[in-house]
Amino acid sequence: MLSQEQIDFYHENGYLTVDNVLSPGELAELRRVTDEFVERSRAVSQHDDVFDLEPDHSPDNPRLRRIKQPIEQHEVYNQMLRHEGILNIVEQLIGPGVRSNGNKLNMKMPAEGSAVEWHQDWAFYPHSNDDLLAVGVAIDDMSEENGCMLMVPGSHKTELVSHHENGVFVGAIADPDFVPDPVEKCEVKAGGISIHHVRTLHASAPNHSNRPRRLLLFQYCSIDSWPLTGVSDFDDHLATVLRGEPNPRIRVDNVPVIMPEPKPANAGSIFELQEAMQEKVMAKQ
Ligand SMILES: O=C(O)CCC(=O)C(=O)O
Repeated sequence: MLSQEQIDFYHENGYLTVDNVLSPGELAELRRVTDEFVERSRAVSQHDDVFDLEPDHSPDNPRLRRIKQPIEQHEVYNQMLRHEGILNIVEQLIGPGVRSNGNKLNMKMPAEGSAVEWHQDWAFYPHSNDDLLAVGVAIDDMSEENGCMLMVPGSHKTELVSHHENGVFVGAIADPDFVPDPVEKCEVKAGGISIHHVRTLHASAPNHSNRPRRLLLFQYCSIDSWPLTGVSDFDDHLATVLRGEPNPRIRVDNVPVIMPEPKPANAGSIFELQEAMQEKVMAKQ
C-alpha cells in the first residue's frame, strides 16, 4: 500500500514510482513470456494485430516495438492487470472501484529503440472525469540511458495542449514553440511500477544503451468515468470492471476536452500516429 506521503506526491506531481511491487518470481515469469514474444516476432515482417515493429526489424534481428493488447495474448499479462498489489495502489489513487480501458507492452530494444513524443494520454481517450491513470510495470530497470519515461510535474493540473497538426490528430504536441518545463526522469527498478495521471505530460527518448527497456502499461479508470469517444457494447464495457460493482451511474466533472479526431488514414499505434508529425523532438535525442 502507498503511504500518505506517496499519495500526496502523486496528486501534487501527477506521477509516482513505487519499488518492489512484483515478487522475483512474477518478474522472472514476465521476462520469460516477453522473450518468447520477441522470438515469435522473427516470423512477422509487418505490423499486425499483435506486433508493432521497429522500421529495421528483421528475422535475424527482431526489433519488436510493442505487443498490442498483451492481456489478450498471454495469461501472464492478463493476471498482471489484476495483480492485487497493483490494484490496491490504484484504488488508493482513483478508487474505490476500478475499470481497465487499455493495455500495451512498449519495448525499446538496445541501440535506438523508438522514442515517444510529448503527449497526454487524455488526448487519446477523454472521459467524463479525469480520475484515470496508467501503471507501467518495469520489466527492466528504467533509466535515462535506456529511455525511461520523462514527466512534467504538475502538468495534469494545467490546460490541455493540442495534439493536432494541420487539423489532424497526431497523438503528440506538434507546436514548435512548446517547451516542456521542468522535466523529471521517471526512473524505476525492474519489478517496480511507475504511475502517471492521464493528463500528465510525458515522453521518452530513444534507448541509447545496450540494455532493453520493456514497460508493460495498464490504463486504469475510476469506475464512474465514461469514455467520451463512446461505448460500442455495454456488456463489454462492464466486463472491464476489475474492482467494485458494475454500475451505469457515471460522474461528470468539469474537464477540458479536445476530441482525438479526425485521425490520419494510417492511424495505428501511438508510434504510427506520431510518425505523421512533421517535426519530431524526442526522436532526435
Ligand atoms: O513507452 C514509453 O516510453 C511511453 C509510453 C506512452 O506514453 C504511451 O504508449 O502512451
